[in-house]
Parts: sequence; C-alpha cells; structure tokens
Amino acid sequence: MSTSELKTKETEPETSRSLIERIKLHSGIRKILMAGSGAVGKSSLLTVLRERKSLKELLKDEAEYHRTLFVDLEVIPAADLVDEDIEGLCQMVDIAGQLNSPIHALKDISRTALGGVDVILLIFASDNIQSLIDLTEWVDLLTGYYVSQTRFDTPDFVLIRNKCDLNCSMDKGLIEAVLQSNPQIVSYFETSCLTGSGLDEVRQWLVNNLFTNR
Ligand SMILES: Nc1nc2c(ncn2[C@@H]2O[C@H](COP(=O)(O)OP(=O)(O)OP(=O)(O)O)[C@@H](O)[C@H]2O)c(=O)[nH]1
Ligand SMILES: [Mg+2]
Repeated sequence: MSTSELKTKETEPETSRSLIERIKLHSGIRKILMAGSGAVGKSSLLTVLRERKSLKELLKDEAEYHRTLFVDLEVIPAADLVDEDIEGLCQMVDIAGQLNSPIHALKDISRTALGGVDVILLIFASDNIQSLIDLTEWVDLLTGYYVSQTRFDTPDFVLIRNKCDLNCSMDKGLIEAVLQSNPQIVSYFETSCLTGSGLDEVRQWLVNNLFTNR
C-alpha cells in the first residue's frame, strides 16, 4: 500500500469532517490509534490499559498470540485509566499490524480508522528492531493521510517501546533518530504489558494531554 494510494482513496467532504469533530467535542470523545507491526503488543496494550492490570496478572498461562485481523474498536472511560474523576471517553482503534495484507483498515476504511484521531501510539517491540524500522512506513502512510485531509489536525505522535521485560539491547542511535525525525514525537515511553512497567505513565499522559489540558 503506497502513500498516494491512501491519499487518493478517500478525500472527505468538509461537512462530514466537521460533523465528526463536533460529535467528538460534544461527547468528550478522544480517539487514539495504535499503530505498529504485527505482534509488537498493540492489542495487549489496549487490554492492560483497560483492565489496569498486567498480562501476568490477567493471564495465568503463557499468553497466546491472536493477531488482529482487521480493526477492533473499543471505548475506555477516561476515569478508568487513573484514579481521578474525569469525564470523557477514549475511543481506541486497534489495527492489524500486517500492512501488506490484501485487506487492511488503513486502506479500506481509512476514514473510520483515521478520521478525527487525536493521538497515534507508534509501538515497536524491544526484541524486534525491524518493528522500529517499520514505523517509518506507518508514519509515511499516516502523515500522507492527514496531509491530504487538510481539515483534520495532524494527531500527536507518541513512541512506545514495548516488551522491555525481555531486556534486549537495541541500537539507541536508531531510537534517537526516530525521536528526532518528522513528525515530531511528543513523548516516548518504555513499557512492558507483561509486567505492567511504564503503563501508569502512559495512562497519566493520555489523561493529562487529552482531557485535563483542553
Ligand atoms: N514478553 C512480552 N510479551 C508481550 C508483551 N506485550 C505483548 N506480548 C505478547 O506478544 C504477543 C503479541 O501481542 P499482541 O498484543 O497480540 O500484538 P499486536 O501488536 O496486537 O499484533 P497484531 O494484532 O498482529 O498486529 C502476544 O503473545 C502477547 O502476549 C510484553 O510487554 N512482553
Ligand atoms: Mg492485535
């Protein structure tokens, strides 16, 4: 799937875009997209954020891998993320990691998946340097979409290095290069969905940046 393919697929009428924005504002919905290669932990992140427990606590046996086939949409109330009385909802978009699938939500329902997104969590796995490199393709596709849809603001990009429990070394220079590249990465987290480390910081960031500051 090329960037131009995404751009030409869907150019939204202005009215429907502003309608989405109005509905979002009225109902306090913030939309969060999880992007990154297969098996980096996107669906796991959604689960552990929602449940406020680590995979270790949630799953007794070895965690099986069930890849997301297309896209899953789920809502997490902001008040469930942290112990604070906050109004609002996080609309989580959990997308399949395999960009080369013949059917992929970024291409086939780009408006549903990408329209009105506030934050994109770019996720890679500590034990898979290719998943960090692959993020450049994700970023190209995503920024291409938002450039073509001039009425949507470009979302904030957050970089997440997951599976830090695996204690794999990774080229710090490469991570630094991604952090310094365009679009600007507004925050960087090191997490483990398995042990739960770094997840409170992600929850607090989401609440601070999507709800309490606006
Ligand atoms: N060790 C370790 N394993 C993890 C962690 N997070 C997720 N996993 C495991 O990694 C595998 C893939 O996780 P998923 O959340 O399904 O990955 P995904 O990014 O949603 O993958 P796709 O749906 O194919 O795009 C599962 O077996 C998880 O249990 C982590 O922090 N540490
Ligand atoms: Mg998944």
